[in-house]
Order: sequence, then C-alpha cells, then structure tokens
Amino acid sequence: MDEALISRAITESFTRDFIDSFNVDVAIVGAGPSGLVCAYYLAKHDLKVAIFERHLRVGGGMPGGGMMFNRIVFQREAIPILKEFGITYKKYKGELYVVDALESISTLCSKTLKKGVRIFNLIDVEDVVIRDKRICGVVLNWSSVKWAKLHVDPLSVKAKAVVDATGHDSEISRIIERKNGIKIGTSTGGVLGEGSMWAEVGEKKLIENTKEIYPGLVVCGMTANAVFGSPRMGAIFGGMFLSGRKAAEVVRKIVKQNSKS
Ligand code: 48F
Repeated sequence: MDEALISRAITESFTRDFIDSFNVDVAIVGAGPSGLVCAYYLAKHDLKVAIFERHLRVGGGMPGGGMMFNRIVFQREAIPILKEFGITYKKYKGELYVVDALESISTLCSKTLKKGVRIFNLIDVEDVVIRDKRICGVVLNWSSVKWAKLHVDPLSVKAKAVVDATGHDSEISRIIERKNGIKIGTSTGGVLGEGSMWAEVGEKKLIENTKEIYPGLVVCGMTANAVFGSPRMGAIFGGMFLSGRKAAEVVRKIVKQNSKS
C-alpha cells in the first residue's frame, strides 16, 4: 500500500468535485436541517447544488436536540417530509411526534448526498458575488483560515441562486445589508433579528418568511425568521423541514427564470 497513492486518491477526488462546483445552479450556505432539506428537493429536480458548511459536522442545531437531550419534535404537517426521507418518527401526544436527532442528521445527509448534492464542510462563506443588482455567487475560504485570523484571499463560486440557511445569525443576509447598503423587504429595510420564543407563531411565520429577499438570494430556516423579526421556536423542527422544501420551490423558479435570461 502506497501512502502517496492514498494522498493522491483523496486530493484528486476532492479537487475534481470542488472544481466542478465552481459553477452551480444553487449554492447553499449552511448544512443545518433547512439547508439539507432544500438541497435534497433541488437535486430531486436535477439542479446542480453545492452546500458550504463551516463546521466539521453537518446538522446545524439538530445534534443538540433540546438542551442536549438529543431528540427533536415535529408537528403533523411535516410528516410527509419525514416519510420522503425515511426518518423514523414516533407519535407523542396530539399533533406532536418525536425523532432521534442523530437519525435525522445521518439520514438527511445520506439521502442528500445520494441525490447528487455536494457538501463541502470546513468551508466558510465570507461574502457574496454581486453583479448588476443580483447575487450571483458566494465567496469561500477555509474555516481554519477564519478561525486562525489569517490574511488569505478567498475563492469564489458562481451560482444562479444562493440560499442563506445560516440559522439564527442570518449571516449572508447581514452581509448584503452591511456591505452593499441593500434594502430588503422588512419594516426597516434591514435584518430585524429574531424575536423571543413563541413556538406556534414562529413555526407559522417561518413558512411565510421563506422567500427571495433580494434578486438571487433566498432565506430559509431560522434565517428567514431572524431576517423578518419573527419568534424563535426551540427544538421543534417541522418548520425547518417545511421551510427547506418551500425554499427549494422558490429557488427552482429563480433558476428557471435565470436560465432563460
Ligand atoms: O443553525 P442551523 O441548524 O440552521 P437552520 O437550518 O435550523 C435551525 C435549527 O437548528 C434550530 C431551531 C429549530 O427550531 O431553531 O436552531 O435554520 O444550521 C445553520 C448552519 O449554517 C452554518 C452553521 O455552522 C450551521 O451548521 N453556517 C453559518 N454561517 C455560515 C455557515 C457561513 N458563513 N458559512 C458556512 N456555514
């Protein structure tokens, strides 16, 4: 067994996929539940999708469940999505169902990859590419570069649409607001920040808030509520899955439109 050959196998395989992802239909920032679900539904419709995730692991807020009890809760409306992925759920009471957080992450990740989505972990999205008042890509660097505060210039990826699935911090939406003075469709024109916990309202608003906030940029998951000032909801995840699926529908229309022009 040749050690150098092992090194070649890893770097050649990774680099081939990385180079092939410099031009995608959709770049998704964040491999939490909403980003993974969105990617899966886009790939199901044959779109070329790359997810960039800054951490070593995928799953975002899922592995911690509620306060480190690694179970997550879903409401009835999200059951069809759990069925689509083949994630086991157990009825609790009323409208509520319980899922093992780790099964949820591993299944989402596996099914998404098998649909053809490329997931790049340990890569941080630090900016967007913007041209003629349209978001048309993302700017990448290794997470280790960011964490070590090294001065290393980034690389960019072009995309017909970008999805901000960065969770509570809504990082990409904040970047376009801060760096480009862009006004988005909120009461102040800026990112409002999430409201305090109110599970029922938070879950409902999440679907309504999942939309294109600037040409080429769609928000989904907790980002959508944080942008529009809607409440957080804690360890109920149905809304995250439903938001990911809705974001995929919104993005498909944008990509279709973009491919014509
Ligand atoms: O936070 P996260 O799980 O977002 P989500 O899909 O789901 C929210 C729930 O987990 C939970 C909740 C449930 O009701 O409220 O909090 O909206 O996943 C976001 C992912 O994005 C990554 C981050 O590491 C996490 O895995 N991320 C954030 N900013 C960047 C990023 C960035 N600039 N570049 C790359 N990855």
